[in-house]
Amino acid sequence: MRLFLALFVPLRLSGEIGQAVEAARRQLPGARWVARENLHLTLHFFGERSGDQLAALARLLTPVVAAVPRFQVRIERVGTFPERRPRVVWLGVGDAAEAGALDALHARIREALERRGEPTEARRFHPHVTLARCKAPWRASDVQRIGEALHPFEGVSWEVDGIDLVASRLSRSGPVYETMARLPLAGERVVEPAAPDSDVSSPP
Ligand code: 3AM
Repeated sequence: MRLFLALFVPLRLSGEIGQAVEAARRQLPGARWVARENLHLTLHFFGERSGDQLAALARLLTPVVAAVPRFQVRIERVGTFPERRPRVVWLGVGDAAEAGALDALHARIREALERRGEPTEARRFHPHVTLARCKAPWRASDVQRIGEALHPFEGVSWEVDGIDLVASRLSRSGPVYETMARLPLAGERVVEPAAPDSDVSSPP
């Protein structure tokens, strides 16, 4: 199975993104749009792996991810890849603090994979949620139109409480994703219950 590590956009928000991109859909000829339930940010792509390898990766990464505190992420900026002959339109991560928390999560995962001898990308991490892809590059005017169509979109934010190890199968109607393992981030800090107060009338 083809495996990757993803941060999915929660369904309640992917609908909001779907509405925002509805106008843009008409502007980009020849684009394949990502289904709302598939909108995600890729943290690492593993490629073809066996069931045993999946289990080993889940064992390796579960404690790594569990040590990372939950954080807020915001998806808002519109961009295209690659710069010269754009074929992918995406939403990027919002402000520096949020991008920093995501970078830290990515760095922890990357270190753990490298210690295990897993190949990792030499390129800098460029977190993004792909909205659409096209086989032939778009013209600059197409890119400008989509930027304008998506301009009113103010972004969505949510608290990241886990990431998914996902298997991707290609079907005729596009990729089908299945979460094979859920990797939760660190939970809320447990607050010790206050000792029972015998004198309720005492001042705070
Ligand atoms: O989230 P995005 O669209 O950036 O492009 C694929 C997608 O990323 C990427 O893995 C995600 C889920 O399919 N992907 C597919 N093949 C890849 C490869 N050979 C790849 N990333 C790196 N190398």
